[in-house]
Amino acid sequence: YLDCSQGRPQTTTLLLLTFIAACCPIEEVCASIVRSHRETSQYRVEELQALRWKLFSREEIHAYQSKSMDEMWQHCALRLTDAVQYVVEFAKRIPGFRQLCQNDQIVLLKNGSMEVVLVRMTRAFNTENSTVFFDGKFAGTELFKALACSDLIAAVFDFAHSLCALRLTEQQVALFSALVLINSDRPCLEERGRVERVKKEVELALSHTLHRDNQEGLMNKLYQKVAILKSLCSLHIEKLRWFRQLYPLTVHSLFPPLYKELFA
Ligand code: CLR
Repeated sequence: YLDCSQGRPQTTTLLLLTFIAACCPIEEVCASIVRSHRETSQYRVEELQALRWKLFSREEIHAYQSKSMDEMWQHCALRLTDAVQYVVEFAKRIPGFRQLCQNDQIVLLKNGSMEVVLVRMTRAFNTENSTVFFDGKFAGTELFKALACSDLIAAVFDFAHSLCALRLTEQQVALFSALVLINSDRPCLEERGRVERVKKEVELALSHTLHRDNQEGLMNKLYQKVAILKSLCSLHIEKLRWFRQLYPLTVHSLFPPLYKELFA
C-alpha cells in the first residue's frame, strides 16, 4: 500500500498516513498545542492582515501623546492584561501544564506570560512601516511617547522586527510560544524535574515540526530569541518599578489585579 512509485499515492496510503499521524504521540502534542494557540490567539492572523494598513491619524496620535504619563501607563497596562489573559488560557491548554503543581504553574506564568505576549506581537506587527496593532488600529513607537520609556518601546519594536524576519508559520509560533512558557530554568520551581519532562515534550514537538517543514536551522535562531525575550521582560519590570515609585497610588488602586499579581 505504501508503494507510491506510480507517482500518486493511493487513497489507502493517505488513510494509513492519517492513521499513523493520529497514533503518533508527538504529532498529537503538536496538534494539541497548535489548536490551543488558535483558540486563544485573541485575533486571527487573517483578521490582522486585513487591518494592517489601518493607521492612526495625526490627531489620534497627538491625543495619545497628550495623555498624562500615568493615564497612558494605565491604558497600556489594561491592554497588556487583556493579552496576558489569553496567554494564561493558552498555558492551561498545553498538554501537561495543568498537571504541574500550582506553585510551578504560577512561576511559569509570572516569568513567561509577557514573553509570550511579545512572541504573539509578531502576528500583530507590520514590518513595512514598523507599526503594531493597538486599540483597533496600527501604531508606531511615537504613539507611546507619554509612557516615557522610549528605550523599552524601541527594544520591543526591534525585537518584533527580528522575530518577523524568521517568517514563522502559525504552527511554529504556537510551538515556540509553548516552549517559551514551559521553561524549566525559572527560579523557585518546586518540581523542576516534572517541568523539565513537559519541556522535553514541547521541544520535541517543535523540532518535529521544524523537521517536517525542512527548517531545522530555525531551532538555533529561536534559542537566540529566548535570551532577548528575557532581557526585554526584565526591562519591563524595571520600568514598572520606576513608575510605581512615581505613582504608587495609580499602581495600587487603578492597575488591573492580574497585571499587579504577575509583574509588580
Ligand atoms: C501583542 C499581541 C496580542 C495583542 C496585543 C495587545 C497589547 C499590545 C501587545 C499586542 C504588544 C505590546 C504592546 C501591547 C500594549 C502595550 C505594549 C503594544 C499587540 C507596548 C509595548 C507598551 C508596553 C508598556 C509597558 C511599559 C506598560 O495578541
